[in-house]
Amino acid sequence: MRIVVLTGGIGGARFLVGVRAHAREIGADVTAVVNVGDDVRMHGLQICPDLDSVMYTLGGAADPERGWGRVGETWVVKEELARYAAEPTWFGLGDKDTATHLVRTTMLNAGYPLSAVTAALCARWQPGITMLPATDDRLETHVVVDVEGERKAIHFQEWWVRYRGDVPTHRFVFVGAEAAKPAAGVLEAIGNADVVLVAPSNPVVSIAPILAVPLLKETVLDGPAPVVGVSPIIGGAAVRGMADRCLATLGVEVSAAGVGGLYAGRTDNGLLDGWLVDTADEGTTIPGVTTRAVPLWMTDEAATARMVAAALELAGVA
Ligand code: GDP
Ligand code: FO1
Ligand code: CA
Repeated sequence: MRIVVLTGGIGGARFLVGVRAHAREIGADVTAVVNVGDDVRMHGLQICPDLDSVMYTLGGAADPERGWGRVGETWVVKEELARYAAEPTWFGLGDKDTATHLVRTTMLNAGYPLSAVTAALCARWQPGITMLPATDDRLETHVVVDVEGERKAIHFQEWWVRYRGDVPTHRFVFVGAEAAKPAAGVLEAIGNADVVLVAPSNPVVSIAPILAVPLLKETVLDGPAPVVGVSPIIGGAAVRGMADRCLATLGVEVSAAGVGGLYAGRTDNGLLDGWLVDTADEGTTIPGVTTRAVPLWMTDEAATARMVAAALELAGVA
C-alpha cells in the first residue's frame, strides 16, 4: 500500500511517527508532502521549519518540549549575533540547527532544488519515509496585520515569533503559490497513492499553503485515492500552537466541525472523503463526509499508530 500524508510541522511530525509505525506493520510505503509556507531566509540562511520538524522528529533528534529544533541545542551563534545587534534579533537559530541551514543554503545556492536538498539532508537522519517539499518554488506565507497604526503584510515567522500572533490580523497570503509547481516526485506520489491522509496539522498555515499549489490540489481532488483528514482540534481547542488564532482570522469556528467544514467534502468541491475526530467530538457531521470518532491524543507512538489504523479503515483501504 502507498500512503501519502499532507503535513506541517510538529503536529504532522508526531502523526508521521504513528504512520511510519503502522506502515512498518502492514508493509506500506509512506511519502510526506510537507508545507514550505513557513520557510524564510534569515542571516543569509534558508530555514525550513516544517521540513526540519518532520526530519528531526522522525530522525529522533527533535526537542520535544520546545516543539521545534534540535534536542540538546546550544545557542552560541544566537548570542553572538545579538552582540552585533544583527536583525532579526527576535528569531533564534540554534547552533546544531544552523549546520542544517548552512548545508541546505549551500546546496540551494549551487542550484539544487529543495526536494534534492531535503533528500540529501535525510541521508543523515534516515526518517524512514520519503519527505518531499510541496514545491521547489518560492512559496511563503505572509500575514496582513495592523502594526504601529499601519496595515502591512509581514512574513508568517514575524507574525508568530515576533508578535505571537497577537496583533490585529486580517488574512494569510501564500506568496508565489499561484505560479508554484509541485516539487519533483509530488504528483507521482499522489497519483500512485492508495490513500491520502491529511495530518492533524494547522489547517490554515500548514495544510492550506500545500493545497495553494494549483496542480497539487487538482491532483489530490481529481485523483482516485480516498482522502481522510485527522482533526487537529479536540473538544473545541487546538492541542498546541496557533490554530485557534488562525481559524479566528478566517471566521471559522475552533472545532472539529469547523475545520472539517473548512476542508469540506469532495461532493462539495472540497477535499475530504473521511474525517476522523476525537471521541470528545463524537457526533460531528460534515455534508458528504464519513466521520468517525476515536481518541486523537498523540501521546505515544502506539496511540498514534492506532489513529492511523482508524484513518485507513475509514478510507476503506485497511
Ligand atoms: P507546526 O507547523 O509546527 O505548527 O505543526 P502542525 O501544523 O503540523 O501542527 C499543529 C497542530 O497540531 C495544532 O493545530 C495542534 O492542535 C495539532 N496537534 C498537536 N498535538 C496533537 C495531538 O496530540 N492530537 C491532535 N489531534 N492534534 C494535535
Ligand atoms: N519559534 C520561536 O518561537 N522562536 C524562534 O526563535 C524560532 C526559531 C526557529 C528557527 C528554526 C526553525 O526551524 C523554527 C524556529 N521556530 C521558532 C519555530 C517556528 O517559528 C514555528 O513554530 C513554525 O514555523 C510553525 O510551524
Ligand atoms: Ca508550520
